[in-house]
Amino acid sequence: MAKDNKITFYDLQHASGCTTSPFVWATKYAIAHKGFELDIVDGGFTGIMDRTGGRSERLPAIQDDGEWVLDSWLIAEYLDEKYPDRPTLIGDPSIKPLAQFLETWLWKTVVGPWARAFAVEYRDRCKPEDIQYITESRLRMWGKPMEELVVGREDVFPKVLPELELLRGILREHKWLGGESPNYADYRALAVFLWAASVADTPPMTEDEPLRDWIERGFDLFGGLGRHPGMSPLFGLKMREGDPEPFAKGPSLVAGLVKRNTGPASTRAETDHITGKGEKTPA
Ligand SMILES: N[C@@H](CCC(=O)N[C@@H](CS)C(=O)NCC(=O)O)C(=O)O
Repeated sequence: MAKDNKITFYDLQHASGCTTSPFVWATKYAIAHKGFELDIVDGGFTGIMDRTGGRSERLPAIQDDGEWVLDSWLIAEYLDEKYPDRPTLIGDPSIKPLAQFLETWLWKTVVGPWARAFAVEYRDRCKPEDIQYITESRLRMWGKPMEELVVGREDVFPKVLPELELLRGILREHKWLGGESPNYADYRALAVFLWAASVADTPPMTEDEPLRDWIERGFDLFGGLGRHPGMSPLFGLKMREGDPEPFAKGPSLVAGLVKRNTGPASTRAETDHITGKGEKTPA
């Protein structure tokens, strides 16, 4: 049992102390969801091996009851297995592949373009001792200096937003991905926006973003776990003339996906529309 209800959490932080990395954010939320306090070991990108006693080059990592767990998914699974009487993170085995599907899509549509668009800020917010390592390692990873990656980013933000419609459609229908209360799928998806807020020197989403309600509720969870002063506003992007519509103004999912068929009355409007019965005959 975690001593004093605390789990030792190896954080990955910017100079402000704000957590960066979606993996690390999701894990912070997972620990809080289980009702534990975070006993945070501060630190940035360099020295991870030293802090973890040579056990890991990557974070998050936790230490609990003498046991080390070194990977965000493994940590969530460990917490559910070790503490089954506390609120469940994953619950059903189907949640893992479905959350991974959602997350892979979010990384492709959002994290990839935003990471490049915010690359300079991501480096500049790092702890001073991390800057050289981040500059060199990310040059190898991205193949271009950060100053080049951010060029033209004002055209990138408006293009990303319409892609988020699939997530918006689902969250119009459900309070959380977990249903009435959040589960680990919510934390994996929220982690993308928590990470974005840790690097966004300019807001990447519009003020009236429909995902805003879910994002704000998510940031407020666990006494405002996602409200570190080192984070920046996500909402406030001004669309320019000629930019695509950032989001659908009406329902955006195919009716058959979200409407439940409870008999002909429930499908009448759709049937009338596709059979032409609803159309007035010309006089
Ligand atoms: N599979 C790991 C991935 C962890 C990971 O890649 N963490 C990154 C942070 S985004 C890291 O520690 N990077 C250290 C570095 O870049 O040197 C997990 O899910 O925890």
